[in-house]
Amino acid sequence: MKSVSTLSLLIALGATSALAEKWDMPTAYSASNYHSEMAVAFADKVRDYTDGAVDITVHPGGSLYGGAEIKRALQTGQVPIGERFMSAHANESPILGWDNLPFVATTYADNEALWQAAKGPVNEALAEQNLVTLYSCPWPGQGFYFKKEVGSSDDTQGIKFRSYNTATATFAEQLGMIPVQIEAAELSQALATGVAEAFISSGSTGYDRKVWEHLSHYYKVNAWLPRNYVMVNKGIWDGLDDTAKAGLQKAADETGAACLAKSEELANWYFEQLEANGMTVEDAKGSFKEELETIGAKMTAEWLETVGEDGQAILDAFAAK
Ligand code: PCA
Repeated sequence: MKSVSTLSLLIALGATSALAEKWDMPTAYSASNYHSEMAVAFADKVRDYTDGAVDITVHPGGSLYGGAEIKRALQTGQVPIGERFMSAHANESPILGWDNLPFVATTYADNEALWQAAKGPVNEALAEQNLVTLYSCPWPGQGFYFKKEVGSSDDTQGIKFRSYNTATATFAEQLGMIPVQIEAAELSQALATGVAEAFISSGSTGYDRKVWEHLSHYYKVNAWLPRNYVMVNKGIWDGLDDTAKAGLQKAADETGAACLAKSEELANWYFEQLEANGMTVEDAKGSFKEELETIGAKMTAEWLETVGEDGQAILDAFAAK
């Protein structure tokens, strides 16, 4: 006979509130960003679908753990659940850079198809690190922010460039820039103090950080659509009963789909806001675009070499879709 956990017994007895699991959920981005709003919507759904047995409180903006600490806090069980920008950890686990391959998947549909191809091996790698992915959600396409017009790498030499992972640091170096890794939560300050004077990101983060206060040009390269992942500590996940797991998964499936749609819906709106605040927003042009494509192809080849068979299998499965 299947054993009935104390928790489900108490749920059956209507005693859930006394026994609700209280989960703190650190996330790294502004409370008003759609990723954070979706995390709150997810928490509401989880309360609903688990009849209050799992009660999640979202702590956005790096207020509980800074972005760079969230993965470790989750792996070690300091917090049961959290959200992290995963390609930031591709230096430890190169497969996590699947969503950072320049110009491989530049539309939402392609990004989703690439995720479907990558999901299996990526989730396996994360399980080995004591993590279970509940949902993931893309940022809009990535482009470059500068404080001047840029037509080629002649214009980017020596610029201090805020990167968010090793791939973006490599990109910067190839363009003669000097990378410095900074979390989005610290970006406004880095631009204000001159620690950074350019960066790569979506219109979303430029909008959240009001970067028009410091920078003037955005080049819509649309190089890739990187993802955030909402994850649970695997030990804690394994300890949940089936009802709680099913409730969390249903909430996650719905939120993941809603978040992807929201990202797509907002992508151009962010550009409009940058323009409304005085920035020039345009496609990367001429030789700059060509240089980016050449660097991008090199980066994808290097990723394939580092990841090996699993990487090739992901790209093959993506190509077959
Ligand atoms: N915003 C995040 C990650 C990707 C994005 O669009 C950032 O810049 O940190």
